[in-house]
Amino acid sequence: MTSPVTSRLDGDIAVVTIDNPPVNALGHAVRAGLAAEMAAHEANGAVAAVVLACAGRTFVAGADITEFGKPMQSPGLHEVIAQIGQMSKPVVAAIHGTALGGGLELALGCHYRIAIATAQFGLPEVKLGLLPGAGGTQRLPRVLGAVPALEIMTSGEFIGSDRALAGGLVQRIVPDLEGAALAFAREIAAARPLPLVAHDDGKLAEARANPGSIDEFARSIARKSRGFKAPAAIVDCVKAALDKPFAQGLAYERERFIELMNSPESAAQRFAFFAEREAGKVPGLASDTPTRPIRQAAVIGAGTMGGGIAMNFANAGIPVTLIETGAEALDRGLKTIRANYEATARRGGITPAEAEARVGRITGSLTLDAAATADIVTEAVFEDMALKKELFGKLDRIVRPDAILASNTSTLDVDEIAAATSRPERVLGTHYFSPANVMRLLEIVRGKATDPGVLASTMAMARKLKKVPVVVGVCYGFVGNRMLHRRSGQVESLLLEGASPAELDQALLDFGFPMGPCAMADLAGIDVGWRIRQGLGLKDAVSDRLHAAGRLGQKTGAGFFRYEPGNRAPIPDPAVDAIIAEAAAEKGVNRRTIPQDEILARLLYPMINEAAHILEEGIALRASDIDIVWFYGYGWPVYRGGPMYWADHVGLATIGDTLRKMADRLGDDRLKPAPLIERLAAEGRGFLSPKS
Ligand code: T1G
Repeated sequence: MTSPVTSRLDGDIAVVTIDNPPVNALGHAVRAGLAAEMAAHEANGAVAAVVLACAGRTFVAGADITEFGKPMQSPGLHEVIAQIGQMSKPVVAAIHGTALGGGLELALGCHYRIAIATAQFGLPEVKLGLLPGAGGTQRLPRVLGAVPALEIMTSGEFIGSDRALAGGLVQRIVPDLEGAALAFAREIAAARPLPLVAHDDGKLAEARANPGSIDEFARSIARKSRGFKAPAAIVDCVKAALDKPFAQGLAYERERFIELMNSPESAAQRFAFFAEREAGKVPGLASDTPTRPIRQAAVIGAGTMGGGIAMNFANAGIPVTLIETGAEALDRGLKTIRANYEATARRGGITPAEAEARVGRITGSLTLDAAATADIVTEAVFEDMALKKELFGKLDRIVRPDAILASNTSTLDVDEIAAATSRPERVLGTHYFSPANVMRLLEIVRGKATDPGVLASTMAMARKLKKVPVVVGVCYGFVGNRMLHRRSGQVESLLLEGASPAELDQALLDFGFPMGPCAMADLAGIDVGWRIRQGLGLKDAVSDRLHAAGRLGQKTGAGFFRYEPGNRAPIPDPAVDAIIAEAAAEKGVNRRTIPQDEILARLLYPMINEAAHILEEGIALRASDIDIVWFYGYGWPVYRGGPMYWADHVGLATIGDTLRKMADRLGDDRLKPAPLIERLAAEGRGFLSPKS
């Protein structure tokens, strides 16, 4: 088998090229190839310097994640980097695309780094529940300083070439890589001593003089790192870089890396990495299905969702027309958008100039005709079928024949909406999650007539809007809301049976959710849930009473909890306990103390059961898509894997048994285990087990 690493000589410069598509990951063959080529050039007297480059779209994007969890074959990456460090000739890393994880660590192990202006750099291992395990935690602080390095390693965010050059991560930004790399190598070939990051502690001085800065940084990320093991381990490794000689720091990093690699949290996050990529593939939809670019958009409805959706287009550089029926509503919507951008600029998320540019891409209008030239028209009006059908009928007569008509409905039948037009093949659902400009999930609801090109174009659009698209079928509530509906049912019965709103929320907070069901209902608005139930003819003995009492949630300062003015922290309220006790008495429910693990099972198992029905009906393409929906739409903690992954770890036999007991005790047949759960449990398999 040919090695993915080859060399050629250009005079006295050896050019070593890695060619391992799609992202030049450092699999075993690449590592072995690198070790062999470097050894050859070290031994070759005719070679004065080495350039390390990559073919294809990017420099090395990291270790090969598909090798994780398997016995590691030698040489390991840290051995290859150590070998380069012992060479008597300079090695220049020539970087384009992304230098990530092990790829950046490899470059940091070289003597010099040059890059083109569009290159990006990062150590995103934390997103896999890991830490940079090939010297990144010891070398990056020596280049950028301890705290800037910590910011990059604990956020997993990428930095651009400007910051890399300013921080000394690269020595030069060059227009064309190949020629400049050779010229640079010739320029430094004779320079001695050879510079190695490992030998230069200069940038550590500041943190060594102020060790409290590391603890302060650790405190600043504590809240958002809740439940994740890797960020704290990264902080410990940087402390080791400050306190220990380089070699000992490296050994300490290795130890912590292996600990994380063997952790269930990292296994779950690695699953999520590949699940997200799988979600982007639709069986039967060829990857080369022709797509139409979205150059202009229109959004109907300037409410909370419409405004957020419009911001997504503006953020991606796409001009968007925001259409409302009334001037007041339009004005309010545009003002909210401007305020959002100004707040982001104040926080330093974007520059004031960029904020202005984005506001400038959004044009308000009071006529539907303004949507006539749009490539995609997204409706975000009131969740009412008759209203949506009437609107789509009108749009059908206005918009271009090749335009895409999308509905942001969160529950309704997209086929019925499509049938209100003469072009159902150009209609689908694009279900954004609130706040629409922040939440990354986009449920793309494929109707029975939706054209493959329309679907592919909308998925491409989603990526351009930096959303994670998940294709789902038409049913009430699609995937996420349909499962959430089952959880809400248990919220009511658990409260009636004796659990308090605080106990319910604590069960999910301890599990890792950012918010519990009661606080979430207060955020969304008790009236919103009430109106949906009215539409479906459903009742909720507790929430209906809160609604009747005018406790609509945060917006009225009281819902399941009460809120101090200007403060979103939920405060338990005895008045709510009284309301619940009254409802329970009326229903003749005997109240009891409910253990937390029972609360958790009652909240999560019925959702998983509904997910099994969703899979059986083909509403979701695969189990891992459901996990992606819950990661990016509902804050399910990624280090536990999503509902399907977690269910497999609990065991479907256990879940089936518990559901059966729940159904019997609560007299609710909908809780009976789905046939899929019964079958898989009987076969000793899980939702994610490979097909037999
Ligand atoms: N290993 C194996 N496969 C990878 C991979 C990797 N590191 N990165 C990407 N792929 C596959 C991916 O599954 C997909 O496959 C295809 O490449 C295109 O990816 C010791 C321990 C580079 C920014 O975390 O962030 O180094 O689905 O769809 O949107 O310290 O991929 O086509 O079959 O994402 O253009 C650290 C992970 C590893 C970076 C490109 N590195 N990759 O994004 O394409 S841990 C990372 C990315 C490590 C060391 C440690 C992105 C990208 P398929 P894609 P993209």
